[in-house]
Amino acid sequence: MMKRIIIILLILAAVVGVTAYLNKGAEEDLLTAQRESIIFISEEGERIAEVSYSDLEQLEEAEFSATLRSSSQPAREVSYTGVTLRDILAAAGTDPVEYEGVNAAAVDGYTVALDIDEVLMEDNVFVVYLRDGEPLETRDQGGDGPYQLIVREDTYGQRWVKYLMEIDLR
Ligand SMILES: Nc1nc2c(c(=O)[nH]1)N[C@H]1C(S)=C(S)[C@@H](COP(=O)(O)O)O[C@H]1N2
Ligand SMILES: [Mo]
Repeated sequence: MMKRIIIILLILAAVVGVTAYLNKGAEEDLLTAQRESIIFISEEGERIAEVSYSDLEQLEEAEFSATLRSSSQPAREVSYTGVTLRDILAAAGTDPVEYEGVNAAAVDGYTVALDIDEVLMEDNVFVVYLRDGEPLETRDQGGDGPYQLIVREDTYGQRWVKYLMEIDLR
């Protein structure tokens, strides 16, 4: 009887230990992504590449205006600077046409599903890093960055992903 209780306690301790370890890994990922301005590229949930700001600098930059709508302030016209998600995926060595779409996920867990047609559409899906010429600050700093996914076809902004962390191809 005593032996059985000890075994059960050991199993519980192991489960708690492994869960804590996995959580710590996930938290560190979030911190790395924000602090080092990294976007993870995954395929069906498996990490296959990381994209840093210096990788984005190699891509063709675009600037466009859009209406920023937020519950915390009145709507206003701003300009965003960034690169297309399409170019990012190509730079990461993936061929988007092989997939149905992507899930774009943020550090707060907010996730938006995009069809591949939307991703491939000209001038539609961007990953931006400047707003009115200033870097988007991190969530910790009170900003929407360091990266934000902007879907230009979505004029109301529900599908714009603040604090973008991961692009998962599916
Ligand atoms: N990471 C993240 N992005 C997000 C959201 C969110 O909760 N988390 N909310 C979405 C919604 S519903 C809207 S309307 C816009 C503006 O959100 P805000 O009102 O919180 O600024 O951001 C979108 N992007
Ligand atoms: Mo919203």
